Amino acid sequence: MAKLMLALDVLDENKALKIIEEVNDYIDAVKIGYPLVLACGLDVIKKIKDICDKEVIADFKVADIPSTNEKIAKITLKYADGIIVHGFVGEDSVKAVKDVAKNLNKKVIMVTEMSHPGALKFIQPIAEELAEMAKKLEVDAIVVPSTRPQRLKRLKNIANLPIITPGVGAQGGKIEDILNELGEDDYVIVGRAIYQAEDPKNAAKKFKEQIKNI
Ligand code: NUP
Repeated sequence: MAKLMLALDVLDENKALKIIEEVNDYIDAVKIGYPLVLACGLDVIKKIKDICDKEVIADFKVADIPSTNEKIAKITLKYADGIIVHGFVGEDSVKAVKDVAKNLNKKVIMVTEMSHPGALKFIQPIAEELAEMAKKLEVDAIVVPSTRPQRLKRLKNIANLPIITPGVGAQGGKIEDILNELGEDDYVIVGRAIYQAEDPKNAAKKFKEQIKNI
């Protein structure tokens, strides 16, 4: 069975922690990003973990020169269990993060193709090369779009790595369209369709049940 990762892009700490409490039974991991961390600070990761004791991934899409990437990774991975990086900045930039993560026994997840329409112009044309690079660098997982199931399949086949896939729910992706491609090491990311639902607990339960039907 694949896993469910909650994208917790709310801007208020109390709201974030309340949602975690509500959906805790149905999620396997939490992804936080700039919205929550810029609003509340990195400490929020510790508070989330105190409530749910689940893996927290920092979606910072790190994309700088190696020495700056290294600094970002060192601070982030004091708190988070993994960090998302961009690959288009080059192997050396990703490697800098990988070295930090390896020392701390944490995960590095690399973006290949993004899920939004704008990704078609610049990212999609290089996504297959990025998937090859992810394989070569032996990152822990890649980000692939559930808004484009055929691309998800193609990139997963090239990288032969676990995937984490955003786009289900608010961006129009459907779990049933990607179910065949998902394995037990893969994560489906759902954000707004859970945290903006009238009943986040029930929404998370429904996604979890759909994933279970693999
Ligand atoms: O290609 C990507 N698309 C995407 O939506 C890469 C991402 N990391 N994300 C993130 O996944 C996005 O920033 C958000 O945190 C989450 C999707 O949230 P939602 O569309 O389910 O609300």
